[in-house]
Amino acid sequence: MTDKNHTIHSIKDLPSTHLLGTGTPMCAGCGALDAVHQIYDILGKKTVFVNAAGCMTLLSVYPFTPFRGSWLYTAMASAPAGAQGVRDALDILLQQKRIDQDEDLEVIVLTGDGAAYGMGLSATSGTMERKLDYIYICYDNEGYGNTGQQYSGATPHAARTSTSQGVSGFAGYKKNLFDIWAAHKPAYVATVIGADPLDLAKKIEKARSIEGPRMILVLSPCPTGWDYDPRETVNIGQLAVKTGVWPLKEYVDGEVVHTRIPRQRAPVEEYLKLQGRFAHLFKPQRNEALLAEIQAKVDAYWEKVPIQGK
Ligand SMILES: Cc1ncc(C[n+]2csc(CCOP(=O)(O)OP(=O)(O)O)c2C)c(N)n1
Ligand code: SF4
Ligand SMILES: [Mg+2]
Repeated sequence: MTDKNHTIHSIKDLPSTHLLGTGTPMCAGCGALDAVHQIYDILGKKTVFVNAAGCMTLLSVYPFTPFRGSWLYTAMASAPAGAQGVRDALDILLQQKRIDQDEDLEVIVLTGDGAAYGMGLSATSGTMERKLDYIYICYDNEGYGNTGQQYSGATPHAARTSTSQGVSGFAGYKKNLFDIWAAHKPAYVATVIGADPLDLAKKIEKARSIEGPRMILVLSPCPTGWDYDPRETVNIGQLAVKTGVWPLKEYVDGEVVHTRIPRQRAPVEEYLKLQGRFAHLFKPQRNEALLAEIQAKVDAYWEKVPIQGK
């Protein structure tokens, strides 16, 4: 393995920001892990990752963790509260000059959608109200993945989950967490996806340069829960953007700006038909009404988006 500047013979030769491999049995093609890798390459080891129970917890098997900085495990609802405690402790140590400024760490919450959209939402709301200085990263695989993809507040309409098995799939609608977060007027909110590394990197760099609550929502294609060939993760991620299903945008200074506008949107079914969780929309016969409803919702979203320069 080589990078631009040197040959990598062993772990010690890796850049200090790089998330180490663990040998942990994560699923092949995991879109969440892809995004976490990219984010960690930017944020690096001067961080404390406060990680609520979910798939990414499996990266760490006590007493080992691939995070080169610090990592803390919490119960599902408690990562934002854990982040408050860590930030307060660091501030006290700084105040008492028991650590130097260059020993300070960036506090990062890492949770799935089950925690972010549901169980941990009230604790998250509290951190934004208290203007906690931290970054919240939610990898959104649209279900409780670690326990077998039960539906969550992030599950899209009509998706099949282990708890939504009927001919029409999940009867509810995906919660709009971006708007819920933005309504708190935090310092920064952004949506990203691993399949657009440039957009992701710009937003993580921007988040890093700002103080206060900074919220990052990552759509995370999940071959196991969404039921598709792991080789399709990048393709499905790109289709989520091209079809307009996953708008890439950011909220800063009270304004929402779209960072990618799919001017010629692909039909939503190109995204849906690759995923087994939507197979009942196509077989044994096409469910035209439900397909039209899903497309109409996406169209209605983009009709309200002002044309922007980017
Ligand atoms: C209060 C509580 N209920 C249930 C669980 C069991 N549990 C562990 S991980 C998990 C799924 C979490 O879903 P999500 O936050 O979306 O993360 P993902 O598993 O998808 O990575 C559940 C239900 C738990 N740890 N705590
Ligand atoms: S279930 Fe999905 S999110 Fe969890 S490790 Fe597997 S691919 Fe990744
Ligand atoms: Mg999840």
